[in-house]
Amino acid sequence: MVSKVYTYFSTHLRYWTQRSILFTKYKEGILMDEEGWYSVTPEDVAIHIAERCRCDIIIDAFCGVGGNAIQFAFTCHQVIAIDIDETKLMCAKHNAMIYGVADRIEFILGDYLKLIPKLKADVVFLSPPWGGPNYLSAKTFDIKTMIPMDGEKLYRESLKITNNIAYYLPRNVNIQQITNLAGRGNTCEIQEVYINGKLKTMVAYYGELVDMDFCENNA
Ligand code: MGP
Ligand code: SAH
Repeated sequence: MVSKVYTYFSTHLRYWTQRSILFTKYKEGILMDEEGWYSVTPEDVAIHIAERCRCDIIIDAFCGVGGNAIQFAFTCHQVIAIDIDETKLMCAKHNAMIYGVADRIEFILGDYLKLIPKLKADVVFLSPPWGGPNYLSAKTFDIKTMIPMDGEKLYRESLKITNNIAYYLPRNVNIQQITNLAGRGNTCEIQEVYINGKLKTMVAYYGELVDMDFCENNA
């Protein structure tokens, strides 16, 4: 029992010490819940992804507390931010207000997979749950079995909206598996994300989001 309490506290503390990396406006009253703390995209990373995804209409399919949705509001004309959890959406709206972009984001409470038939967009951003903060305990992260709603199916279903998909994934992800998603003859660009010299996450880009010049020069 004691060790459980200790684990919870140390996990929380680990993310809290990184609070200004997660949101530079943290001190202005940013709100997060437990899952938000360990899954939010750090602001610098979210800024970079938003630049890569610059477009007219973007869907942030798993918006959480708004780490990505807020930055998309600076680079995209319209942002549709979806989350299945009411508390997350409440935090995301509040956090978007702090960044002055709440009126540029349409927040939708619901299950992304069920909403797909009604959605239209130029780009879809996927940052689903990775099954909790212990995702690194597996040597290789299998997106099919370790993303709760099946990460391969999630990608295939998103193709019904657009081919332009950015997928935020763990650093131990199975590279062959995410390359295969692109389909025979197509290119996928996989970006390694480092913070303070440490590999943190991966972002896979598909469709027109792939930087072909970069890929051809680095193949
Ligand atoms: P981490 O590995 O839990 O933290 O998450 P950190 O600081 O790298 O731990 P370290 O002590 O090993 O260095 C790294 C990043 O992955 C977080 O900042 C989040 O952006 C992202 N992330 C982590 N989880 C568990 C999730 C998740 O379930 N879903 C999504 N979309 N992102 C996550
Ligand atoms: N990128 C976000 C973090 C996403 S964490 C950020 O930077 O803040 C993953 C989120 O997916 C969680 O908030 C969880 O509530 C949400 N989620 C889980 N299943 C979902 C579903 N079926 N449809 C939409 N959202 C879902």
